[in-house]
Amino acid sequence: MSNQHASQRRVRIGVIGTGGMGGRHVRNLTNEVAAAQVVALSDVDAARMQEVAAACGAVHTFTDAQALINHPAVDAVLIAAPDRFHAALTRACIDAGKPVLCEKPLALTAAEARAIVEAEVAFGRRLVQVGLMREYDPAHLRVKQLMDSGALGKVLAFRGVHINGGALSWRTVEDVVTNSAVHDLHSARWLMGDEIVRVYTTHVPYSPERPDTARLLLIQFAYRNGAVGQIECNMEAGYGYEVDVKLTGETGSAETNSLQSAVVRHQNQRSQWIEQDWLQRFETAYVHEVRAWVHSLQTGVPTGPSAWDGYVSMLVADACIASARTGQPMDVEIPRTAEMYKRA
Ligand code: ISE
Repeated sequence: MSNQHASQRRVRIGVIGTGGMGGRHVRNLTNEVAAAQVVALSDVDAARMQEVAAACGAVHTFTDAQALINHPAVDAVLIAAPDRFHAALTRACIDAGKPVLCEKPLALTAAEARAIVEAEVAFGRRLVQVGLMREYDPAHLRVKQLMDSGALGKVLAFRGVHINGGALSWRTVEDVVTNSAVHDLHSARWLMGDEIVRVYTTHVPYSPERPDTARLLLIQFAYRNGAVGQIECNMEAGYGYEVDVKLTGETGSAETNSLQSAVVRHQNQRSQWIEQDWLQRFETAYVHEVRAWVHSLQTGVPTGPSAWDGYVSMLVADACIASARTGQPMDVEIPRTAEMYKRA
């Protein structure tokens, strides 16, 4: 196919998992990304999948994800299946030589994520992007720009606050770290441009009888270059959803303000609407994420969080879990970044 034709043809995408997150990705790819076409879906819930297929016009539907990955009409795969399937499905995409956007976490353990990095390195070029979508949130990007401009001077501290609205009760420490805090751990690395080398995790369980659960989790950490950080992950705030970061430097600080809504003054009250969940709070980021991914597929220039980022965030996540279990601080051994993952 000539380059001209290649650039004109829409990228044909197969989406695995058509629940809340998968459904949103399908909608965004269909309505917001002219260069993409969702041609195939896979889900064990056939009724839900058919509903989504009817809405987006996907012509191939499978209850077996491997069949979608292998299908010749699928150029690239988006994985939005439950977390425990991410590693094996991503690996299957690499084996099939197909680019993949995998929702976070890339895997449930660092060892699983490492195997993906090794498979991709053996393949010889980047195929994997990980859905650590805060890199596409305009508020986070403004903080990143300030950080990179040098305006903050030497940065001394990172602070992340991650408030979940509730109805997620009784999540275990492992689940909170790998499913929720993994976003914050990635932000802490990406925004600071530095690696976390030591962590200490404490948590408040839902009840004393279930010490393995975390209603609120606090991670304190140290960076390689001497800065410090803290992440507070509240799993059941009971009022709405918020994510914010703050960087404190020697000559200034920068922080996001998660609330986009208007400030209302009415009847002696000042109020502001708070988003309900991540689909609302990161609505724009999710659109920008799939747009950037499809653009990278067209240009052949990989972008966004890589398998390496997915792997290193899991190395830190493993240490956070070990720290919560033992009550001790844990060191994180960060390996040297493989050449193909170095960011410009
Ligand atoms: C969910 O899976 C997400 O990815 C959200 O961004 C996060 O805020 C939430 O805690 C997770 O459960």
